[in-house]
Amino acid sequence: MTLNSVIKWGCFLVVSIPIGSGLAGYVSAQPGNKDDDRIINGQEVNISQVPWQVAVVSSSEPNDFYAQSCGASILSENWILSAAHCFVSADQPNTAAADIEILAGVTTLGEGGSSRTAVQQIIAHPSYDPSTTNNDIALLKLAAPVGLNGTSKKPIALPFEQLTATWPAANTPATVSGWGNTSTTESVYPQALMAAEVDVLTSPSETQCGSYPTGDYVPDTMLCAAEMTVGKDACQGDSGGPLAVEVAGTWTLAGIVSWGYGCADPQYPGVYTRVTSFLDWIKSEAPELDPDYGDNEEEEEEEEEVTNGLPVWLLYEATK
Ligand code: 4AZ
Repeated sequence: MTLNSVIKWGCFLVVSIPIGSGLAGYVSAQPGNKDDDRIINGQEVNISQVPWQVAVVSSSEPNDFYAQSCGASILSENWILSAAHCFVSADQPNTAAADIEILAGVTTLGEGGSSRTAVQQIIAHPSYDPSTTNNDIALLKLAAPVGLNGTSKKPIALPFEQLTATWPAANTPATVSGWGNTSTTESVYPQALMAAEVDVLTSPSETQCGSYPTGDYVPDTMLCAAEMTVGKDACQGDSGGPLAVEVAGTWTLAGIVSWGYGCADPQYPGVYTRVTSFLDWIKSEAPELDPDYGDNEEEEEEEEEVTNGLPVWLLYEATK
């Protein structure tokens, strides 16, 4: 057992049971797997390489390694985006804002010395369905600013500039990161942050994701991504974390780790929440994230004050 490859005992929060877990395909040993493989077949990264990544931790557990339950992404100093299934389940009370905290700017969990940010409100999508994992998205409003620093704590862009009907296209490379399970067969949670390069497999119009039964994969709200050659994938504990795509130099949030049958099973790719489908909801809950926020439309459209058919300023100039 190495420092960054420790078995994590238990998990405090609503533990996500991805639909289909326990079905065929869950335990699928990848032939080339080595003991030191990361995420699933990813690599250790420094938080400065994915500075939008944060950990969702339990307020009641002081050790960050044991406290970590999910990933999430920084959208702004006050807003974090994660998965609804991290906080809502069919058979347990919803997680309260006071039960969780955010850990930003950290690469290695459990080293001590980190500082946490409290959460004021958990806003799970009202249409999140625990039985299908559809609409698996939640905003976390922070109780205090996360303290952006330009290196290890930086927001990721939302895809406001992208065409939702075509972006991201099939074969777009993407990076998934997190502190989730590194083994397809047992529970081996890393202390160090891991990342893997995967490919978006389905354009928004593609209805089939791997061998998932029709209906389980919902193309309007979900995105399918995987790396089939060596079998790179997100896994349990990565949930809520980012699937990031670089668009002309800007890292953009394409997906949120949501579910899958097992991990790195070539038949069953990772399924992510399709972020482009939730931009209006995000804007309605967190208006300051809207790129147009602050534009005073009223002011722009305001007619000049007119007296006797002449603008007031002209009258003033003329009578000076
Ligand atoms: C989970 O349990 C989970 N392989 C997340 C992602 C994937 C599988 C399971 C994708 O939260």
